[in-house]
Amino acid sequence: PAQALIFDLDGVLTDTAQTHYRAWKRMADEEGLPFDQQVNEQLKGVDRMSSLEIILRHAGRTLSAEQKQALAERKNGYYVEAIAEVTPKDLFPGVARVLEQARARGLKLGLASASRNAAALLDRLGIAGRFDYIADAARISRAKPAPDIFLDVAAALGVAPARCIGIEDAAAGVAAIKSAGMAAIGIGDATTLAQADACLADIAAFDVDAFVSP
Ligand code: B16
Ligand code: MG
Repeated sequence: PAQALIFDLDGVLTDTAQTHYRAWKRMADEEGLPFDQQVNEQLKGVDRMSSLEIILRHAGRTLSAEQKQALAERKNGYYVEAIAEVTPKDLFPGVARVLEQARARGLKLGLASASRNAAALLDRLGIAGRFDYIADAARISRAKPAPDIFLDVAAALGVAPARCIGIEDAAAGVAAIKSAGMAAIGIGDATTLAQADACLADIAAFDVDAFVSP
């Protein structure tokens, strides 16, 4: 039976996938870089600089390392500004219930977000204290789809990967979970997340008791 649940943050527990999109879009519009929701799909779960590289590649624009750093920082400024407004009301419906159900079953809870703003966002959402371990994305060498961040969380929780269930909204994240040797629950579009073992429309549809046999 599963002993731990390892959650992604953006797009799973709260709607910051859209907040990231709006911050990138604001920067892209200022720079005249074509960018839309379709390109944004490839950014989900991908770290900050790799996200910018995808936008630039799509726009056919080449920039120096300094210029890229400046654009990534500008986007992050817009994002940080937006999440300062986040409150516990911004949790997706069902999150509090899922965390309680998991706790009642004695499951360990971990967070595997690629975001360097994850700790601040969890604080704003009022759920930082619910997790046994929160990965520090800045200390993970290879980003999703590499398994590193999920393996880091499993090791910190002291649970074998085969006893962990990862929950992700991004294709890169589901790939990371599978390559870590864990079961994957995809949240969102079943076609985009075809690699997941099960796919749910949203976190509210996650019944922990139904997934975790006693
Ligand atoms: P930051 P997740 C990811 O978080 C987002 O999905 C992705 O869009 C974002 O670029 C990445 O975090 C980095 O975020 O710029 O705040 O460090 O989905 O892994 O929780
Ligand atoms: Mg995500």
